Amino acid sequence: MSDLEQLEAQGVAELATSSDEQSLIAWNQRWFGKTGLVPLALKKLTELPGPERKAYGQAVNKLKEILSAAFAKAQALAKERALELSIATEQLDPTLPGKPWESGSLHPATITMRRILAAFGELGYEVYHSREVEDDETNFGMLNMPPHHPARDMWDTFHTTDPGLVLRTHTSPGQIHAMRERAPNPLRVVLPGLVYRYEQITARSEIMFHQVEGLCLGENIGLTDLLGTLEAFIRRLFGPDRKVRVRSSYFPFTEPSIEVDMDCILCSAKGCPVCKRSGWLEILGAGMVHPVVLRNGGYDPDKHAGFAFGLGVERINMLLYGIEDIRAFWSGDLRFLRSF
Ligand code: FA5
Repeated sequence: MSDLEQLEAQGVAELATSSDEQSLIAWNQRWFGKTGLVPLALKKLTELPGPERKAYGQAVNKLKEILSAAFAKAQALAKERALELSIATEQLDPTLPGKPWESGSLHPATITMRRILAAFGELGYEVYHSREVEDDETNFGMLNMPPHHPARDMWDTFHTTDPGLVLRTHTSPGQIHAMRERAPNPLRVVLPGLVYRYEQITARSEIMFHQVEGLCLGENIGLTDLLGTLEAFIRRLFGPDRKVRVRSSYFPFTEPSIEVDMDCILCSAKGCPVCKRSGWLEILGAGMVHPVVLRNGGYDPDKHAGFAFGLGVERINMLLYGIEDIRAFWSGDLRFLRSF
């Protein structure tokens, strides 16, 4: 038997006793590793005289092929054995209880936001999304509040490190974007989203809350249309029995301006911390769009008129569900969130 034939017999015999993964890895290393027996046999080629080299080379290649094939077969066999073993020993118990899935739910602000948008949808309004990071000019200037205008103090503002960029303090700057996109066509849009104010947090005031802006523009639109729209909206959400109060107010971007209160459901209008003991809770500001704002939006105030309103979603939420503290919305308290 030649040296190579001996090697082949030895390799196959060793494989036959290597039945698990570990011993197969060791076998592969011993035979085919960098200094393994097969590369060593190949190295001998250089020591042989020229005429013998060809036949020796062919024989080593054949040895390589035979051992590689035997190794692959042994590996497949070992895998199969391991699988059979795991099926036999690791049994599945279908009677064990599964891991429970926590089912989530919509955040109350989302639920109410959808109800509000659906109510305005029935009144013919389409939804228009505007940005939360706004430039100073659109958040204030275009809304008839040039730099240093005292009315800017009505909205305590979060400024960014980028000069001229602020977190929008209300959804009203979205009016400008919507108008510029649609002018001079009639317009009926609601703009939902988060707004930010650098304010003291109390039971009724947060630094981050949702608003829905409404904007209706066309010809011959008057204050009575605004009042009718708001009444229709409030009835859709709260039913026909709610009391609504309209107060005259001031916003630089509407003229005249009003604020709308609803009787406080939380204390049956008797007075509580949320309604500041007045029995009324302010839910929105509104008014007829100021001619300067119409012009900034690309509309001709001699031809077009319209109204706008901005309502606080969390305030409406509090009234709908009897929530006594606005801080609950962002507290992350699962007991609160699960109750919707
Ligand atoms: C405004 O933000 C105006 N942009 C509304 C407006 C739009 C007027 C269009 C005219 C025309 P105001 O700051 O009052 O107005 O806020 C509107 C509503 O947001 C309030 O009625 C109240 O419901 C809610 N709101 C205001 N501040 C807070 C706060 N800190 N936390 C929770 N809700 C608030």
